[in-house]
Amino acid sequence: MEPNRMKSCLYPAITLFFSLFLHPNAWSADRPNFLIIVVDDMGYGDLSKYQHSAQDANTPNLDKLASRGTLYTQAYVSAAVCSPSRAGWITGRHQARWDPKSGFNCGLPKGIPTLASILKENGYKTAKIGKNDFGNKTLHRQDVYAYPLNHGYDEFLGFSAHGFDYFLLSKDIQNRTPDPKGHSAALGPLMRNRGYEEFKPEGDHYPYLTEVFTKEAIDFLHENKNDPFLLTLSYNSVHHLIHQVPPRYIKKYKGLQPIPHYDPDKDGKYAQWFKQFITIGEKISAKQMRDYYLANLDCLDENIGVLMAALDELKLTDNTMVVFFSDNGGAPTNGATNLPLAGSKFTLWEGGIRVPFILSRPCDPHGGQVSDQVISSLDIVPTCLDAAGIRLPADLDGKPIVKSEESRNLFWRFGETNSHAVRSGDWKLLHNGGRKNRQPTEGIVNRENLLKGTRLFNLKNDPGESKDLSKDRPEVLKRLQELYGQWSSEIASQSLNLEK
Ligand SMILES: [Ca+2]
Repeated sequence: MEPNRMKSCLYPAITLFFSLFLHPNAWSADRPNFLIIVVDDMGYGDLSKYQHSAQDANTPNLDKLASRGTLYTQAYVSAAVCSPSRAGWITGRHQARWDPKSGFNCGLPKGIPTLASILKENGYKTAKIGKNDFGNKTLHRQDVYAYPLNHGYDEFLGFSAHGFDYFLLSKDIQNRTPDPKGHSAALGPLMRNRGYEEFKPEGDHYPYLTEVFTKEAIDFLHENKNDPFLLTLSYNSVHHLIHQVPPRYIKKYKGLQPIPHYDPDKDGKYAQWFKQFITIGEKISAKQMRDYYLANLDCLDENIGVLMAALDELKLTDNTMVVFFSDNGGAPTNGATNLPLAGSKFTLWEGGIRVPFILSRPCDPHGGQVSDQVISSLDIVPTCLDAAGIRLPADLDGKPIVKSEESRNLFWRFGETNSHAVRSGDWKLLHNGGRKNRQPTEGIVNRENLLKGTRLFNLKNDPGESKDLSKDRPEVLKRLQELYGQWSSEIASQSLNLEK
């Protein structure tokens, strides 16, 4: 191993001394690497290390990661759908600062610093692998700031869309499909830096996105093990189409069958074929839907285990901060479980915005703890910059995650449904729940009859948001409404008016 990467949990000071002595760039060598694993639409109840997890959830590799770091029970994302949540975490700024709706099509304003751009300026090697989703105006485009190579990443392999076929990644299928580039319904070669790369099936074996992305991530680790790096790995698992899982994972579930891939000669337009499987939960039993989800999650968890083993093998574990979280809560379309929370993706009920979250710091002496501290995905940028010794931009909305954090206020807005929410201490104001959606599966508490109106909950006593206290505690309601009003005025007056 090169001296500049020599690290040890047991003797960090001694190691630092020798690395300073042996290597002229030792100060930079001491900076940690960052591996940010973002998954898609995973339920709050689906990480088995949580005490509250569903009985059938089984994520041994994520549990192992959690046992090295801190597992957070009250971690939030800044939006209940993919694009704005991703824009929030990668900038450390609430996306409402440039998109007053804070909605599906938030974009990424040209020139806004991202975790990648800041780390790159400070000598880090940077790569993004997987899903890149900042809304409709950025779909399938490489000429916008939202494309990873334009906001700080040296390398990219993945897709710029809301969803993508997990299996069909060849030029041939793209050429034979009348509509290969939809919003969610897209297929064909992946974007690779300034071009494209296809992944062809070999006989009956089809490449599978979760595995393609893991392999790419491991290749990146091998190539960059001697440099400080940022690797953002955005799996599209466990987003619909949830049934798309390699057969060997499906086999574990009795009575579950693989569904044939899309075939342009038989199935017509891809969007039509895709649409019938978004609503697969309406055609099969709740158990089958759940089993497809679990099979998809099994594959994801196993891949994360392979990735962690590669970190160990390359002796990078002791110098790499790993963050794991889901971009929003479990969706009504994927079979996830958000219990004991109510609601889902598309809503500002807790099930839409409170997510599985692990922060594993190098050599954390408190590894394995479960924390009920309230944190936000907006804290990822400042936490990483702080760990790297890089000065924080003054206008971040998040802050470094430290222990014993004081109470803080968090805000949400979902313009499409005129919804907003505030969390302050144990209290939560919820104004309009969110978007009506498809029939939810068993692990999603349906709140469709409560989408309108203003409610107040005490989350400490009632995390499932079942008891509205707005009439009992009008003074608390008023205080949270005022907080939201102040926040709205503040972001409106300071809003980033940058070209998208
Ligand atoms: Ca998502």
